[in-house]
Amino acid sequence: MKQRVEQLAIFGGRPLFETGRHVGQPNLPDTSHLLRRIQSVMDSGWLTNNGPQVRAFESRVCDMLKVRHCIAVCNGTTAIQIMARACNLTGEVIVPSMTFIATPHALEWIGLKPIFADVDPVTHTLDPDSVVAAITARTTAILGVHVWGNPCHTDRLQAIADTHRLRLLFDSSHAFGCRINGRSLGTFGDAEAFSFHATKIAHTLEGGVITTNSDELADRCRRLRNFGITGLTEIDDAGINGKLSEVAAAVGLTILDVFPSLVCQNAANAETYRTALRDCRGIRLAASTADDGGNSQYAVATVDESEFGLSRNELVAILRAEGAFARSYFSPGCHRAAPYRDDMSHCPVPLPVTELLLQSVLQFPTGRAVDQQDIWKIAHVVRFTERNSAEIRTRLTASGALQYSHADDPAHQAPQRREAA
Ligand code: T4K
Repeated sequence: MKQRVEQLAIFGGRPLFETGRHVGQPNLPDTSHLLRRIQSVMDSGWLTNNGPQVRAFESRVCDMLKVRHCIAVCNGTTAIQIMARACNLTGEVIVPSMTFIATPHALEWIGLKPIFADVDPVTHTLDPDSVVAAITARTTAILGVHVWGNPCHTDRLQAIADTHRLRLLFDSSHAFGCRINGRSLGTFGDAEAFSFHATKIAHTLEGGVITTNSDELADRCRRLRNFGITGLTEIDDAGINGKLSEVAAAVGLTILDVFPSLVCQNAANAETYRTALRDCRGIRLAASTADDGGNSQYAVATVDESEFGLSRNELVAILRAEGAFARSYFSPGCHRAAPYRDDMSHCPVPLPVTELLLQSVLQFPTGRAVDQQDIWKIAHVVRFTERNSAEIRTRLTASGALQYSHADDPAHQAPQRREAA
């Protein structure tokens, strides 16, 4: 434990963790169960192209979310693209900038123009008033993001979409297993896209799904996922290869077997962060706005620099030096990233809440790879940093410790499996 400022790893002290604690360290499937499933894939000789594991995975997702159709694809980015193509979108699509860069990039890659709207300060999801202000004659859809698993304002967005005759789609990459008023995310709007990337609470190594209650959209998505092929010799659409492999689906099924325990672990972690950081000046843990706390896959907090004494970026740097690899998703913000930053027409409305969040939000390590003791240690460093913020800032400024290059960041070395507790 740190008693003096010079013991902080950023000033050369011994790091708190020898092996890093990450945001998004993959939840590993039970190896024996997974190997049995993989063996059955090998025995069957059916490796991809809508095989039995993919169909079982899709049907499990439908059961869990109580949605009519699930179409498994090779990643969450492709899920957004296929869903958007299936809706025949053209022109402009309104999205938040407070999202992972994949959301606008997915649209840009298929010739659509992402238009950034502001977000709500509590949920961090699209602000319906800002969406209305961003609508033009070229707008064909709204793509909300249930960021951190917080449900978008689904009812208000649906009303806006109905009034303006727009499609309503959601990027639900963070929201698997989250509900609002008892209804699962994945069942709203025209369709929703989920990421099943390795860093997500439920994953297929790489992968994604599209969910919809529309038979017509589901048919189209299935066609687009497989080159537009509809029969042995019929090709009825300009599709792509968006298929998920059988082994990937087997991983997904094995993780879904233990999904409730993953949510419990995340919820326990979130509760411990809340307790351990209660009354820490300048740090506020964001509460999930989904039913029962959602899937808690991100432990999100905001740093108020004027109270904490240091900026979010300074705190993240201090924690990362300790091997607690906190993140500052989604800094610098999609609207500040290429290619959008060079064309102001992507930003027709002001983004004051987004700007504030981009400077103040951080994510603490969580998931199965983090235990309660780790969280108390991380909280100790945060509290220690707050108590000594003035001295730390002076030393940070003098030492230039914040000026390291991204390549030096220890989290970019391959993470090792954590030692047994
Ligand atoms: N929409 C939203 C809102 C999203 O958040 C995402 C993806 C998408 C769409 C697109 O879905 P996909 O096409 O990716 O399915 C990560 C993920 O790569 C990305 O999937 C995710 N969002 C995003 C929020 O986070 P990075 O660049 O932060 O990942 P990286 O490589 O730094 O990994 C995070 C940490 O996890 C590392 O510190 C180390 C650890 N890790 C990672 C991997 C991959 C491991 O320990 N083992 C691993 O195998 O983007």
